Amino acid sequence: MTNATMTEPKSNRTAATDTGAILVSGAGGEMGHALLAALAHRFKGQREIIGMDVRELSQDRAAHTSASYACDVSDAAAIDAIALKHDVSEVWHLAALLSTRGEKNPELALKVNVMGSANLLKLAADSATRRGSAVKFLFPSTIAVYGVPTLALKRAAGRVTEDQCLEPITMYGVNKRAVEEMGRYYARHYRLLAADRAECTVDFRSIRFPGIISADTVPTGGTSDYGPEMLHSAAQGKAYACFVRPDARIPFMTMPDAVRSLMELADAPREKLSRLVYNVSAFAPSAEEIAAKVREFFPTATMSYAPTIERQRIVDSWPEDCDDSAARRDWNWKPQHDFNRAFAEYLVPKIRARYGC
Ligand code: AKB
Repeated sequence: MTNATMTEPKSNRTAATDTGAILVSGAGGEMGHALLAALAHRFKGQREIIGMDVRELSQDRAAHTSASYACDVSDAAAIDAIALKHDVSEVWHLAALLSTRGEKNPELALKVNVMGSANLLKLAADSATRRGSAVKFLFPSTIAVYGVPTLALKRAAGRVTEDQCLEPITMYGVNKRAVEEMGRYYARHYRLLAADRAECTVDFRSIRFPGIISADTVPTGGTSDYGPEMLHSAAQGKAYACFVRPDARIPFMTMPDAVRSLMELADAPREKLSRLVYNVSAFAPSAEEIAAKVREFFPTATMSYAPTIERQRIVDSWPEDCDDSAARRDWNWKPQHDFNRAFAEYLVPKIRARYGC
């Protein structure tokens, strides 16, 4: 049920800039942690920032918001109640069950990932109608929407474009792909036949993220988790058994780059965007290359391999890397961290400070 905590007064609004409320679902999750801080840094005091999560937000996260709600995104009535209280002009929909967790409970994944997204897209569409202007909808999609049938084809495919290999093998990948299409529907077709109201629609913008590595948080329920787990375990002096083979290769990026990419896509002028959904890429190491990099900084780390059939199969179905030339061309996307800089300049210094090692 909803549990609102107003911690700050409503912002001042001016006609010149968008001062509508920013709604962030999944605000208690890994990306929510970094994104709330970035949004607060930029907008606090000027726009309402509304945090939403299935669990009540911790105090430090709630401090970045002007209101927070403990609310299940698949509960349409609860979402409607929140919509009525705020003049929402942007939705950042992060809430989702990730790939490994989704395979353990596919029906729950479908409910949260698809019905939850449907509820928030409808909220955005209703809010756009009320405001008489488009509502931005930022949606983190994933490399899990891709499905490469064999390892030989994965190697042959190399860097996949947004339109290749779209046959996901996980419920999570299927769900994210479905929401990309639902976003396209709301952006391009929803009720447009009835009236000339093209400017009052959902301005859907999505990025297909690779595995994300943060120095501040450790993910749960994903299949790219072996990357961050190796590093965080080594820093804490814990032995780690990697659940994929040494040669498993998928793309990764740092959390600061991931958050910056979403913010840059949100800021890009609509007319520059030739697509609704973009790949972004930064580096694409194999598991053993990650292990070697971790050992460069933590030479006594104990790492071994104990691949599980289920998770290996998922990683094998994801591409080795993604072609992000559309993002680079349309909104000047460029990662700040390549593989070496990610570890040397961001991950290792912050993790050493965090664990005192
Ligand atoms: C997962 O492993 O499920 C996610 C993803 C790649 O989208 N991190």
